[in-house]
Amino acid sequence: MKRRDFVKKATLSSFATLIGTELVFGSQMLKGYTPLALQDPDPFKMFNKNKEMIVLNDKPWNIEAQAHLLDDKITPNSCMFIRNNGLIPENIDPKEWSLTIDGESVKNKKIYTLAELKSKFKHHSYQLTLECGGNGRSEFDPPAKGNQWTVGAVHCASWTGIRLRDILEDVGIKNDAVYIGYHATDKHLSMDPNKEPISRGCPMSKALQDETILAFKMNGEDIPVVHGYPLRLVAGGWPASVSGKWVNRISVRNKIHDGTKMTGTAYRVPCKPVAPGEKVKDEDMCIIESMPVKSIITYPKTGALISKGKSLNIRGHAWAGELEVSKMEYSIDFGSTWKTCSLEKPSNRLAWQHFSASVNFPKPGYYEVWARATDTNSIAQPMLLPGWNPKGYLNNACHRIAIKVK
Ligand SMILES: Nc1nc2c(c(=O)[nH]1)N[C@H]1C(S)=C(S)[C@@H](COP(=O)(O)O)O[C@H]1N2
Ligand SMILES: [Mo]
Repeated sequence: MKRRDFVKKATLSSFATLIGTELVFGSQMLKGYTPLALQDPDPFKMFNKNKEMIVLNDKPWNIEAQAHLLDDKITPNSCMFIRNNGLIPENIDPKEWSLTIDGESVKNKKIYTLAELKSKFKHHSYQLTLECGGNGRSEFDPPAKGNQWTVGAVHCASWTGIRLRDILEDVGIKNDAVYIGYHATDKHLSMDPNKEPISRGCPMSKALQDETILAFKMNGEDIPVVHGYPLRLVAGGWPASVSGKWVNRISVRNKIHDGTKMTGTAYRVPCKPVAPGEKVKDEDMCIIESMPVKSIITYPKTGALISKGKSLNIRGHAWAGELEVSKMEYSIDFGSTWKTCSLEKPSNRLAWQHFSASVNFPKPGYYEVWARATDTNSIAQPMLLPGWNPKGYLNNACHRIAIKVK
């Protein structure tokens, strides 16, 4: 029985037993009131998250990082954002877990146990950048409905698993395969068993890449439940919604996957730019594929105070969807002039890259440090908000921090 249900049925004496001492004024408590000491554990404890993470929603749980929490080269669980569309699965038994590969374009449907997957196929580890398509949504005007992510819906953890390609080769796929779609065990908020909270996917070309894996480890340990234990699809560089958590079925489709959140305005943007607030027809919306070039300053924290004459070492990460970041710059004069940052190569394809720079300020006062990444196609981040779209996706505007020199 869940703690919450238990608490509902509990009597005063059972409260006392749970708390470990007498509730002195317990008889004065309102009927149905749950003493604070017994209320559901806080999300930071529940998910092992840093206390500075920001809860955007608790039904379902959606929690984001702040820029300075993302300072690690490989994001630890404590600072990874959480994005759920439905209810987190409970009582997962890895011994009972299986993965079904089916769909119009498989030769014969096949079911693997988790143990079979782990023993049969070669293991690979990659650092993979996963950014929610809606990261930065809070800036759009007219505003877009949905979680109001600021900058913290991105992480780059190290994932270990098996290549989706290896499994699909083992199953045997037909020539007419165009897309894969995942299915998972999280429940729809309505609890309707016939509804899926989300079931997305990607074209075969992305599904067959070396780095597209079914992961069973994150940062060298079992994946935390909230991030997809015991099996998660990880497809770096694309909207993180492609990376299905709690995956138990992958369908190989002979058409674009038509699961929940593949159609309408979900994870789709106008194929051609539109004016803010404009209505866009369904057929004029295109599925988001590779994420755009972007970066984040993770040190110092915005608002830092420094002494005059001292240079400031800034650092952060940059990523560019399927591409690499080729240049990283910063500006302290609102984008009038730019200086180069040093930029590391990614540790593998689709991992974010680390940058740093030593910044000098001419005199005491207020400054903003803006950071701008450019990808290998010479596309740079826009300084301000890019193209408006109905659901507020793909905001890759330059990140900026405030600095005071005294
Ligand atoms: N099964 C399932 N997979 C899912 C989701 C979900 O709600 N259910 N959310 C998706 C979205 S929209 C994002 S941004 C990422 C978030 O991954 P994280 O919570 O591990 O950071 O998971 C994706 N995979
Ligand atoms: Mo997302």
